[in-house]
Amino acid sequence: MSLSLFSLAGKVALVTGSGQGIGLALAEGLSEAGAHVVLNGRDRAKLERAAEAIAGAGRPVSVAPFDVTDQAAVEAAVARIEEEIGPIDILINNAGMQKRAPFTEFPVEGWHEVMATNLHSVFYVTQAVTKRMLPRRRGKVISIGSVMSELGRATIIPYTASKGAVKMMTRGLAAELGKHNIQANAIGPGYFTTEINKALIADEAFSNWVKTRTPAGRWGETRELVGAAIFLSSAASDYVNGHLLMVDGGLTAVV
Ligand code: GCO
Repeated sequence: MSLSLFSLAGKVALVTGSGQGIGLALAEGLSEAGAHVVLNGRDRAKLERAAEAIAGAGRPVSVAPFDVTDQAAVEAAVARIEEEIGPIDILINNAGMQKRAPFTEFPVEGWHEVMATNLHSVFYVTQAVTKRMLPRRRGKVISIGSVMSELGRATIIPYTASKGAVKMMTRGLAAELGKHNIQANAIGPGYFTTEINKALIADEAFSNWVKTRTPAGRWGETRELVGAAIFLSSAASDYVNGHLLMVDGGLTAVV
């Protein structure tokens, strides 16, 4: 039955930045597909609240509070997860942030903070996880890119640079890990109703621009990213590698 290709039964999935927003939506979706999800963020209480809904549905869930920008903390946390829960089969690098300012006024601290959260974390967590996947000869790495992995927009140059790098890291990971049966892919969200976009949604002119620029004519809802995440986390994508799957209502397909 081809639907079984999408089952994540028996798999352990670590989703970074999954205490809220897109990360939590993806974790809930992978859980509904059968995975034992491990929620990550810096706030244990927030993670435990997020885990309640999944646990309440009788599905396995764990929390792993650690700072994805701290390489030592990442290494220790991944080792502990594999020791206490089991081998990580699926990694979703979702942790990310947004800062907006004109380039010539952009604070250098903001550059470093965006790069640390959106890009360096992908290096730290992916390296800690894939070096353990290698001998097992199986694994799925899904990184959250963006339509900004391919397009530029004024006032978000650090974010855009980080998401372009996530796309190219994904291609490099495919080149190096594909022979070990580890597939590395990325998801490129378009404009979604998330916390980082609250100010944009509240800006009527910007929101109308999103609706006219996007063929779907609307903002995306976080649950609409779940199907792509399940696909790229499952056997259904065993021959998909190095791909950036846009979930953007068609935005990057049109002018
Ligand atoms: C912005 C937004 C975008 C989108 C999203 C695209 O300021 O233009 O934050 O970056 O939210 O990240 O994938």
